[in-house]
Amino acid sequence: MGGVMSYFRGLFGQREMRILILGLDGCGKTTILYRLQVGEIVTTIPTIGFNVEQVTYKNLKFQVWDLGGQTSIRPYWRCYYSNTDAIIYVVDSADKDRIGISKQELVSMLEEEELKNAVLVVLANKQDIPGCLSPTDVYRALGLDALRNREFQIFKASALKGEGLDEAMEFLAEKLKSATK
Ligand SMILES: Nc1nc2c(ncn2[C@@H]2O[C@H](COP(=O)(O)OP(=O)(O)OP(=O)(O)O)[C@@H](O)[C@H]2O)c(=O)[nH]1
Ligand SMILES: [Mg+2]
Repeated sequence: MGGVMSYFRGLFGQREMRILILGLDGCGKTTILYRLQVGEIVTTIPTIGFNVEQVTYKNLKFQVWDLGGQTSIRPYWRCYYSNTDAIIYVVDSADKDRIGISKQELVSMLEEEELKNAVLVVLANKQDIPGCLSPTDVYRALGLDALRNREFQIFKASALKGEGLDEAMEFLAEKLKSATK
């Protein structure tokens, strides 16, 4: 059956890859989702629940889930973990006070068995805000130097200016293409 499936996949293109966008409330997840999908800035309201959209990048189809990041809804993130190919973890680089909380959420998410093989992209978002943490600061504050056994990359980004998202999608497309061959 697997052989037949991969034959058809080869004929009709690859399966849609599943990506979750996670991060604390207000870090820019919904803004990023619609930047990726329609290439524009949309006006957002805090997400209660989720948004899901299909995003095509270089002929690859992604099913992208943007989950609400408020404290009370973070426990529900795990309901979406199964079959996830990649995580885009978004950090508000200007939210210095909560970078420690963001680290805790990232660390506990990465401990989940279901996400063992998920590729990780960290977006140090809101780089357009003067005085924000640099990508190197974010890297250190999240403890990414201690990360083992994980394909990951950090990118500096500004969803507002549309910067850094292409680079992140390019990285994911490359990683996921080779993972599904
Ligand atoms: N300056 C700046 N503001 C941004 C950027 N990205 C998002 N924002 C703003 O940050 C605010 C929150 O963005 P959302 O995309 O709604 O945040 P979210 O992560 O989806 O938040 P929840 O749904 O509550 O989890 C909005 O006012 C956005 O316009 C950015 O790169 N720079
Ligand atoms: Mg949102």
